[in-house]
Amino acid sequence: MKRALLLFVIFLLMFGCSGRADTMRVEHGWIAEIPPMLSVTAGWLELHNDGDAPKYLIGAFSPNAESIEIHRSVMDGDMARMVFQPELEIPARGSLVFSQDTGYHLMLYKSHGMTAGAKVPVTLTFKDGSALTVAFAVVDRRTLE
Ligand SMILES: [Cu+2]
Repeated sequence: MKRALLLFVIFLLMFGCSGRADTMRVEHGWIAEIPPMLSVTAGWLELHNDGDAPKYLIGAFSPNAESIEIHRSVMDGDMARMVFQPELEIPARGSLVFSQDTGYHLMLYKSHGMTAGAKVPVTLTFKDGSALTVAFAVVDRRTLE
């Protein structure tokens, strides 16, 4: 019980206030809708760094997924292949775009509640210990074209 409380306090300290990634900003965070019998989906976003130092994205998690990996799709001859990205730099006063064009995406495993119209919280974690939680919109990809 005490241990659980201590862990909770540590969690708050890490992700609650002092460690907030104040210089980071997410725009257009969205996740592709999937039917209920599927559980793997992907998300995209624009990650902006308004600070004077580079930031390094090292992970992501959500209560709506068992795990999230950061991937980049690359062409290997004629085959598209996804490569795990352990760390991505967001330059000072710059941004990193996750899109079909750049190939960067979040891969959500064992996810649930991915119905168009839903808002799903995703926490991005950075190498300096800070974190940023934002609501991603679940979108039916067919409505994007
Ligand atoms: Cu992927």
